[in-house]
Amino acid sequence: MSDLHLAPDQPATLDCFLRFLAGRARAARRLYILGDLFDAWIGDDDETAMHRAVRAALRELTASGTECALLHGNRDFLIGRAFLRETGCRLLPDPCRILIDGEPTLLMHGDRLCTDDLAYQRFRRRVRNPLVKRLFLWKSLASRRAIAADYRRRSAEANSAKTATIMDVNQQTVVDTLRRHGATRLIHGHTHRPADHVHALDGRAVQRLVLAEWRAGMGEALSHASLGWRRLPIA
Ligand code: LP5
Ligand code: MN
Repeated sequence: MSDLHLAPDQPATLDCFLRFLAGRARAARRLYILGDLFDAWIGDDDETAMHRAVRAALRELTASGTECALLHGNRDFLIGRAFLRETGCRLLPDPCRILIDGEPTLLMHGDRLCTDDLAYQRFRRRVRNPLVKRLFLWKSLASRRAIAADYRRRSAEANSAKTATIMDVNQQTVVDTLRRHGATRLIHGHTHRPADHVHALDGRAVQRLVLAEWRAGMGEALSHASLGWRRLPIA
């Protein structure tokens, strides 16, 4: 799953996720969350009722024997060691190559594939700079909250001026990434354009599965089991 964008003002989506963690997720061997679990993460020290509830629910899931692995998204790339320790989740690099049923599969959040969006890639390089992150985390929670709100506002403004094509993945970047990692399947979120894309790469069929965002108490999980791949609606 990807792009849950959990936020205190979206209680239905939060409830849906908490119910999933306490229920169906327990049957899974491993749960992968491919970024943007939270709508905004300004540091592991940001204590809210929602954060406590999510941490406790993830901890119960991992304690029950389901492994949980996270990728950073563009909204929650500041999820850090304390969060991982408290939840028992593992942080994976982006991209991360895994074998699923023997098939080399690449997991990504998806933002790195949007290489036509030069303004975003420039922004991304700046905020992912370790020194910039450290300086940000040194600030008070109140100023971090204000900076994050300012970025969100400027991002929304910038996005309304961008075309849909610019904000989608660049096909050449997809091809280059799959080739570099020797993968035949790519799973990512971020673009909020759920689809199963199939195309040919070096004489082989490769797939790009795009995950849906969660909203208004409804979500989606892509599951792999003995019967193959399935998109499960989560309500
Ligand atoms: O998430 P979404 O869909 O709205 O838009 C993204 C891209 N925008 C972002 C910005 C985030 O929304 C901001 C959230 C911050 C929460 C965490 C705070 C932590 C701050 C830590 C600092 C160390 O990711 C958007 C893409 C879109 O996806 C589609 O891919 O287009 O990109 C932008 O909007 C970027 C703009 O084009 C340019 C940025 C304007 C802000 C300029 C500030 C410069 C700051 C320099 C940093 C030191
Ligand atoms: Mn995203």
